[in-house]
Amino acid sequence: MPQAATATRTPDVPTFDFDPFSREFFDDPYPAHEAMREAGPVVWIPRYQVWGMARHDDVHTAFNDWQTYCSGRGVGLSDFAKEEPWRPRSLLLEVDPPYHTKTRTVIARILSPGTIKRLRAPFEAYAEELVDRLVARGRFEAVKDLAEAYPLKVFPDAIGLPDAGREFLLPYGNMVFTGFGPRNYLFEEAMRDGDRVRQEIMRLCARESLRPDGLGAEIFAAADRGEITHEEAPMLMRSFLSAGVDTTVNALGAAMDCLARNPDQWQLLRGEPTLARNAFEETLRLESPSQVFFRTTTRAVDVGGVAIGEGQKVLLFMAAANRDPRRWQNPDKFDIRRRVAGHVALGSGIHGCVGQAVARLEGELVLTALAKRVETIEIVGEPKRRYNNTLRGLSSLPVEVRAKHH
Ligand code: OVM
Repeated sequence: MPQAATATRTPDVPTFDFDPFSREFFDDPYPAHEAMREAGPVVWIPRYQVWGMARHDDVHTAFNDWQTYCSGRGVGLSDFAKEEPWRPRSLLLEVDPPYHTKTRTVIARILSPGTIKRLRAPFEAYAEELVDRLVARGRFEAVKDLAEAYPLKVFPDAIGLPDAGREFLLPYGNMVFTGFGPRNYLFEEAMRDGDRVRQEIMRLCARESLRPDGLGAEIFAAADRGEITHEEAPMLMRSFLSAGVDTTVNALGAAMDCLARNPDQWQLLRGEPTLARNAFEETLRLESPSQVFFRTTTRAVDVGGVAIGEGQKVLLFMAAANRDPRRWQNPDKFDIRRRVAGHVALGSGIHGCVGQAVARLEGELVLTALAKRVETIEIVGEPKRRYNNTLRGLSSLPVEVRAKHH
């Protein structure tokens, strides 16, 4: 049913009769992003009966108005007020204040600056070890051997996960992020072994699975202190495992791709490895590993003269906002010296990525290790795209690196 849309839609709302979850769109989303940005602050997407926002200012405003654009009805296409979610809702992502404030506070404290400082040494050691090994090989698979291998080691180690079961993290991430979209071909594919994967992930979320000195154990310590319940603790563990791996994998893969395709920027980074952090940030802006999230309106709202009714799904195109020429000069250029603060690749507002300091640490350390050891990066085979309803990234990027001579 078209909900209130038919009744409240102003007659001249730009309508986009396309599928933002199709292969064709994923292969080249940029013309549609531009068309939506140029059409106005908000567009109508009849295929899914949802609104779309693609301009930086409007996406940013929506993210920062949780009273109007709520998360409690899901941040995917499905409206939890009308449909049962495919998995029990996230107690962090798919909730609103005041409840959200409680869980967010617990997780934010666990991922505080003190934690990030403690993680630096082990994260740096593994970045150097892994990059040493890859440079010695010369030719390697930048997605599998680096972008996947690195987060799949350092993040589960930090959480305190056992080795057994880590092979379910990427399949689960694929399910979760594709699960925000429609129940299309990607959904069917991702869910094929879904029951097994979910079961294994929930097993990893149990207190008994976790090392006592990891970040996961700190969630259970918060339950012991009464800050959350013992039923909530494994569900918050699940958020770590849902959001913590696939995102950084796609960001690191994108960074390798951007640096390989922009040798001038790679040379800048080599000459000045302290640019690594900003180069990673610029990758987040330009490639936006998490391309979109939905919100649901809690009331009727006017967006630039367009009346949106209550209970409407709004698709926020972060990837389009991050290339909005109203906000960025030369938005399609990968410029590692750009002032990149203000991008919305990690969201914004009360739901802004709670793990962003961990993600940035990983990006900084991997790119720094590369900058110190590698002279040139060359793509030596056909890169392959990975298709997911939310995530943008590659499944394969064969590269050859030449080592720096000292
Ligand atoms: C969660 C979750 C899952 C995916 C993404 C995310 C971007 C959170 O389960 O809490 O944040």
